[in-house]
Amino acid sequence: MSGAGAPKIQVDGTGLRVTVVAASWHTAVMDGLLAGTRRALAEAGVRSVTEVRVPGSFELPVAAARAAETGADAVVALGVVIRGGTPHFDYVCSAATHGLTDVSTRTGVPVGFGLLTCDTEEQALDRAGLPGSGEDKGAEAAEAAIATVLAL
Ligand code: DLZ
Repeated sequence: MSGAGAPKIQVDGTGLRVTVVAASWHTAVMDGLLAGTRRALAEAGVRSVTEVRVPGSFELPVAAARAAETGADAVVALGVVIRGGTPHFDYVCSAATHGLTDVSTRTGVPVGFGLLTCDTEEQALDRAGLPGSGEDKGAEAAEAAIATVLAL
């Protein structure tokens, strides 16, 4: 993990079934998040990985719920929302965040939170785990989800 106060997490996910639910807006950033998640899951030894693509971040909770209710040990949710000129940003961010929280607490299946909520595309690219990015939020979300499964 990166950022002030972030822990160093090393996880062994051997034997876990992980579903990655990923939105499709902001392709370049999503490509980076997905690559980081795949890399982190592979490094953790996770061999059962299912990927589900949905249109936007608003649709992440229903996909996460389906995964959690049908056998996934952990879910990693990835999306990018960039602030625009209307309140739409706040509604999508709020719905996705509350929806994903509800899925994890209701089902007991950890959901890694890889939803970037940024003012600009530059901010999102800097967190996407791409060459030159400062942070890799896709990898962080995967590590957090696995670490939480192992902790419970
Ligand atoms: C409509 C919309 C807008 C304006 N912006 C984003 C965004 O930045 N990131 C994202 O993941 N999705 C966006 N969406 C789409 C909504 O999440 C949703 O897919 C649509 O409202 C259809 O339900």
